[in-house]
Amino acid sequence: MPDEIPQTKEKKFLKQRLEKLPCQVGLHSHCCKHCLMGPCILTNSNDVGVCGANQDVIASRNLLRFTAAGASCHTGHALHLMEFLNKEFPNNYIEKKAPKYLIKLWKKLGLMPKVKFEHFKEISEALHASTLGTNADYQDILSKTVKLGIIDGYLGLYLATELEDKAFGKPKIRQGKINLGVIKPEKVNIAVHGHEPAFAEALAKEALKKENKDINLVGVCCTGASLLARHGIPLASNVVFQEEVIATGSIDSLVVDFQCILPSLVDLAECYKTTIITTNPIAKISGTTYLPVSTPNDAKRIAKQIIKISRDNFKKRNKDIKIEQKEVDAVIGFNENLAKELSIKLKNKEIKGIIAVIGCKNPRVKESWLPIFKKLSENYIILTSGCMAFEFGSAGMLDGKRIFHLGSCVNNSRIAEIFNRIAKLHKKKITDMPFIVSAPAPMTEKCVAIGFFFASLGVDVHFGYPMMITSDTNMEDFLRTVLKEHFESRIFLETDPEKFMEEIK
Ligand code: BF8
Repeated sequence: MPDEIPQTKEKKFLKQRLEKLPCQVGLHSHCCKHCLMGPCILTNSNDVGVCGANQDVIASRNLLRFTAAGASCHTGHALHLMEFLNKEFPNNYIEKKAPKYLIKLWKKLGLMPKVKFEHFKEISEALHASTLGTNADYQDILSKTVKLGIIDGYLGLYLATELEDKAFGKPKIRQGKINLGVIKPEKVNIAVHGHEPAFAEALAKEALKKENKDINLVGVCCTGASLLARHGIPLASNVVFQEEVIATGSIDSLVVDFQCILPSLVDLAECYKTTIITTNPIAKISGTTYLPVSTPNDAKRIAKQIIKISRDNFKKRNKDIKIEQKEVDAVIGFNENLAKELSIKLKNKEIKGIIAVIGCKNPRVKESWLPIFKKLSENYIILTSGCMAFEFGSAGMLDGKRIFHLGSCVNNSRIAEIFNRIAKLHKKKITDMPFIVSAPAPMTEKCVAIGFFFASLGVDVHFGYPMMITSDTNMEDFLRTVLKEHFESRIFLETDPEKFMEEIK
């Protein structure tokens, strides 16, 4: 691990647009757009909307909708995979995967989807409950949000990871390369970006063939993290540097599936003569080439087609380009015994606990979190995934000894499973173990849904940016205290890295 953590690199393009400040009312989630008497803006704690809804009701409804959207992304990811792989939806999946004592608790609290596909009804019910004139009990609304967390975790993260592992193989420990420097101007560069790696897997298979030595396949965001973990395909960027990937001027085509793909890429691609190819009907983007992939046969055929498009683009582009950023070596993955090994370390008091550092890299977060996690890694093991794993990687901190890269965001189920196995080995509940989840820079609805999933398991969850809750509100109080009573966990906001460290030390 380096002594000095390198400074965060410039996000040239995003930076200009970030100058536009976020709406301060929206940031506190005190605006309501759910009916046409509004939109209503509640600027002080005694205000109510035209319908009479107060700040707590409005903020909790917003949070429920936010989480429902996050859960729909992960369950949709699993559904798309099942359709692609022609698999049947499993029966009683949550019962098969979750610890028995939690199933008992969730059933008692009325939080379990009962029949096949009922989780999609739950997502739709969340919209119903949060519409004008339906649920106006903020604590009940927040309980429904935890229910969506359970759905997100099992019928999204767990199911998607299981399907991917069965179809494309389980990741192993390997050396990987991370950063923009993995793009090679002298090669035909194809970048894959998004979340659902079914097509990217077919493209990787093709790109790795002997006759395609001129092709350099690189990843962006979670599709990239998934290929890095399974095949060692280099990872160029997380969500915040995706524009810089194209702006290297060396990407011949960028292939996207769905989620976290910035619409701004289209104009940039035009400037740099990159072909953007969309592959999923749920994520068409105007101004791009649409090559739909819905079966493994489509994937094979279109992978070859994309290689041809990229080679044609390569002939026309300038190869005399320097990419400033160097590639960084990283240890990726984990072995099957990780839970056992960590359990022994805990028993022997070699470590104080395990911190899962997960989620996005919201460019609004100005605080520097890596130095704090570096300090904490002296006493804690860190498991990381998604965009935060890229942050650790590009700073040279993924050593596979104290900090482990566990994969994409749906692979957060691996973290949940490690928590579950360690707790079992200690004959304790998950909530009684020294585990914590931190999302220091949350950005997407998905990240919030994942937070509620871990809270439903009994793990304390930290957010480093106001994710629809702000300090000293009833909402925060409920998530900090009442949640503890029912779900044996808390969700808390702490934007100051030093205070966070003090809190868990
Ligand atoms: O699922 S961490 S910004 S890339 S949502 Fe998106 Fe957030 Fe990155 Fe992957 Ni996860």
